[in-house]
Amino acid sequence: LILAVMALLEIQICTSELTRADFPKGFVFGTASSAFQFEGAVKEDGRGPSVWDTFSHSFGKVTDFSNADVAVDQYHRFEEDIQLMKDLGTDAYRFSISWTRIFPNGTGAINQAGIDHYNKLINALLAKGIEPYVTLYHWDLPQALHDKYKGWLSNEIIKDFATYAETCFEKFGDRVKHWITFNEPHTFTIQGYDVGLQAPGRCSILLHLFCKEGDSSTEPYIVAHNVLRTHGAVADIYRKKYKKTQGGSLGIAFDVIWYEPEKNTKEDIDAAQRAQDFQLGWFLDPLMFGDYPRSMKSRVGSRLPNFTQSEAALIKGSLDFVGINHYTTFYARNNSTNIIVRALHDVTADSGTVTLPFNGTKVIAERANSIWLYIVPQSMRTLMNYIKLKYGNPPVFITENGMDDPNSPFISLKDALKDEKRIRYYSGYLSNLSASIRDDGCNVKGYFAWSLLDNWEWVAGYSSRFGLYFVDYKDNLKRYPKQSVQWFKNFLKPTK
Ligand code: PSG
Repeated sequence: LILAVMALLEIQICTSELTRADFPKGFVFGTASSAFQFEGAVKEDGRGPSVWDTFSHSFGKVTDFSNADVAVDQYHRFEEDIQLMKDLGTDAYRFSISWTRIFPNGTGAINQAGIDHYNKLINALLAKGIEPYVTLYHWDLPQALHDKYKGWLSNEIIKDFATYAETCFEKFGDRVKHWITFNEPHTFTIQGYDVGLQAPGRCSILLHLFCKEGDSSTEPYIVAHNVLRTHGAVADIYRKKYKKTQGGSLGIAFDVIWYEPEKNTKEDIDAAQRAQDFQLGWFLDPLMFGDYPRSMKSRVGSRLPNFTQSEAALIKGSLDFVGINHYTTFYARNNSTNIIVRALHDVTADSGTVTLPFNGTKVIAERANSIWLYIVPQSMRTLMNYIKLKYGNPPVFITENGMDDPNSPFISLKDALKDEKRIRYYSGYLSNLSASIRDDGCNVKGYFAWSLLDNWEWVAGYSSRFGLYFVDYKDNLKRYPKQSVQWFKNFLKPTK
């Protein structure tokens, strides 16, 4: 009898616990990272400076006064880190190539040492059966190109980026089959050129209080426009010269906050849609439909650049898959006052929305460490259905999803490894992702957790820990599995 009860219990546990068997056959699971947040070795083997080197070394930009000169030293420790991926049981690794390791000045002669490094990394991954998913641009614009022609503000960048991208296809495309041209164009456009909180730190909001240079009412639209034109040009090159022989595919990783209408009124429902138009639609509408969302065109007017017919033709249909970085959910409401518009003169003002993680005094959900990261797992399912419906069910990869804990000097290593909250986060978001595929027919192909290791979290520096593995910044950057590693191992273990 006892045995029978135990067997029953076991069945129950097995069926209630989420595993990779709840996802389609061939669904890809991996972890994600980026060059500047992981590599360190910023001056090694001929690497040139990026705008993030400059920005992080400017006093007062990074909240813990750190920089990423060493980061988590993946440049030297990639073999050890690949073993961690293997232990986890992942199928793939998403990392980014640092443009200035390949072209230290952004253009000109190829730096062979940079090519050699990524060849070693890619080969080491493949030797362990882990598929590389490569981001070409995770925000580390060559400083030389910013100095020369203001980077993304100039259309000169199209040819320089295309040369860099083509070099990567040529050198690595025999082994890399998934390319992400851009990570979060919306984030780097807004943070870098509207609010100025990230590199290159340009803005005009609040009468230039925070930034010496910039124009928040025009520059974000120019930057986004040039990013889209660049993607179109690169996709054209890939399809004409590489796709047939290499057989790979191209995508972009979009940052998407899900927006819930604050109240169930027409104003707020429309505002939530507008907020989404000014976030995902800004980029994905031109890529899928050939033009910016109608709400943007009417509100931004002549400050929104136009695509020529031939540009629109190159951009439309140029994605093979849609990458989605999804972490959090905010409320959206209609902005019925003029104060924001007058003080900001920026993209938020144009959108006529207020997006916040609370309404009045009530927060939307439990929070992680980052002030923007509220845990609303069911939005994963809602968002997948939104993309299915609005964009015709394209292939989607979740290119990032995860949560952070604070880097607290007061808790012991042992306690820092007990990350039950992260386990709850992942099981919640993954259950909803599974349901969106199985029950709703959403066309999702893979999932990448952010992140493999704790790492340098941009303006939060080392104060935010997103890793499945803990990095001991006080003891030679040693890596330790958090409890979520054990959870992922169980989740990922092969099923018969
Ligand atoms: C992602 C999502 C939001 C803000 C910033 C990011 N959001 O929903 O408000 S940045 C993104 C990035 C990666 C970061 C990671 C965690 O691609 O480099 O480390 O997410 O912030």
